[in-house]
Amino acid sequence: MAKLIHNTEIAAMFDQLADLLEIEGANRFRVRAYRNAAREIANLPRQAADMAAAGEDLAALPAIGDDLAGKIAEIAASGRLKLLDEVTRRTPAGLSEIVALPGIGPKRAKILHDKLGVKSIADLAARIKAGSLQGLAGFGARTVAKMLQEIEARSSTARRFKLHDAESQAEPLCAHLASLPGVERAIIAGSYRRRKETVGDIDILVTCAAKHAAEVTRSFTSYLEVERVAASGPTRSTVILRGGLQADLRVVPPASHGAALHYFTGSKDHNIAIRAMAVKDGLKVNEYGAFLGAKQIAGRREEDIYRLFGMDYIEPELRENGGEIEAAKSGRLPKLVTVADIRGDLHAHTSASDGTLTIAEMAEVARRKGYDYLAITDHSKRVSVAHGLDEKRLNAQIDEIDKLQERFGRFRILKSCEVDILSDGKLDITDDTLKRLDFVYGAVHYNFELPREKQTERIIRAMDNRHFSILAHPTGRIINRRPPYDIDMERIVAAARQRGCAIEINAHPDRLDMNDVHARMAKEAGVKIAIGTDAHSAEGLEMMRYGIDQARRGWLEAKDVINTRAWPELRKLLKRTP
Ligand code: DGT
Ligand code: CA
Ligand code: CA
Repeated sequence: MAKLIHNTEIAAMFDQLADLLEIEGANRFRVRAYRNAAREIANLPRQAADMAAAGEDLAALPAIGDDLAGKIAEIAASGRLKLLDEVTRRTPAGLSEIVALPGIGPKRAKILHDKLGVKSIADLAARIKAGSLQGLAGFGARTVAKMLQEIEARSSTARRFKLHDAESQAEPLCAHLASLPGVERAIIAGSYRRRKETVGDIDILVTCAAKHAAEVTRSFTSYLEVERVAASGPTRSTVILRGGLQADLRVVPPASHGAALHYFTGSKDHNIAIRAMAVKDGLKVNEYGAFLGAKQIAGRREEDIYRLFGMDYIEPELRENGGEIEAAKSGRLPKLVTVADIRGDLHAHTSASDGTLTIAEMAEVARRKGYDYLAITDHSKRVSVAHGLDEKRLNAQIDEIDKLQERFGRFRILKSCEVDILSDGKLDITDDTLKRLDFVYGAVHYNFELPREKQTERIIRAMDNRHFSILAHPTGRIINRRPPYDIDMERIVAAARQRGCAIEINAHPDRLDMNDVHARMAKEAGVKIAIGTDAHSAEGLEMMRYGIDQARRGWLEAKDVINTRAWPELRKLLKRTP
């Protein structure tokens, strides 16, 4: 089964090629052509690989000529680019990693290599600590400090994969195993099933009779996407997939299915707590089953493990040993929110700022999804790179939505704006325009480095504006790329509660911000939560389920999430505390 190459992957390959060519001192027009192509591909509303497969002429795209169209087709068909492989081979080892560090770029990478002979990221970190970069042109103290911070952040997160990225490899692999003869079920367990925002590896559990195990294992280790087989035995194997994601396979007989699924779903802390409870009852629970002495008394079905201890079934998202066991014993588990509860999306961009579709196009996609409403939340003017709206353009957009609304009948286009929170806590749009909106999203997009106290005050000041409704992606983190900015979440939550503001769980798989811990904190404080996709395209609107995953990990029920309500009720909920 060939894997569809995503536009972001094609763009990344072209960007990398441009970087490496630049280090080599290649013609700058050639370098720029690859960079332009990367940007063009990254912003395409459709998958270039699909277009190539459908025989469409990619050379008709603005930044793409015949040569580049050929290269895109090559990547789409094979997942590789011969030229990139060649250039990578002749680039000094380690340099290609260094150049990919944010803020370094080809010019600085070349200096590091030529002047200091830096060979790897680890080497670079050591040189920075030893002070070898002091006085090197182009490497000010601030730049160097940032580089070190980035390297250290990476080494602690580099081995984890975003859930969304893992999914695109894990699901086809799991479906492949499920289709094999004799296989009863194939399920991805581990942190993946608990829907953690990042996974260290994926853990696949295959249930089949023992006689089929060898064939399942062989099929797993020879799967198309496998780069390397790390271990292979009769019931457990480990492979490394292309791109570095590790997949563990366990093959179990039907009689142990439930116990193994429970064990490999984890978390480890949850398992340990269950096992300790079993020991108190004189039982033993492990991945093979639940046992009284040598006799297996449960383990075929996962629910039975919980039932054995008089507990309600615990959803995987709650299995972090965060009080779920006590709640399950006393019948106090939350009834977790689901995708089906969601009535509309509260966070979406259009081509007026940095989105790809018009208001009408986005609204049409949302309506076809069965939603009752979609909020249009383009950026405000401070975010000039995203072509943010000033008062004049926002007022025109409000008028345009009022007109469009007539065409959409019962489906409602909500008038909103993702207004920038300025450094001093003022909002980027004046009140007489804000008051025309159905509600106002506030967001921080710059000055991330303010100290905790100041950053917290800045956001609370913004909430003081009586038009402020929802705080967007409250910590600004971009998973594996940008750490959260420093804020006192407890104070923010308390301030939101006092003022009747809501806080967002941003469903974008790179953000998932609030995280599970903050979402639960907000719920417990009685703060309303909005789940928005931050969609910049039709595809973006499909990311809602990741926001739901995060909400579930935060113990949220439908009643805790404001966009599970129809518009009349939502409108009331958005009213602030007077
Ligand atoms: P990850 O891969 O780091 O995102 O997190 P998990 O939870 O998927 O962890 P992983 O892949 O190391 O192991 C899968 C599951 O196996 C884990 O969630 C619980 C179970 N497990 C692993 N090691 C232990 C252990 O030492 N004791 C117990 N009770 N369970 C374990
Ligand atoms: Ca795992
Ligand atoms: Ca594992």
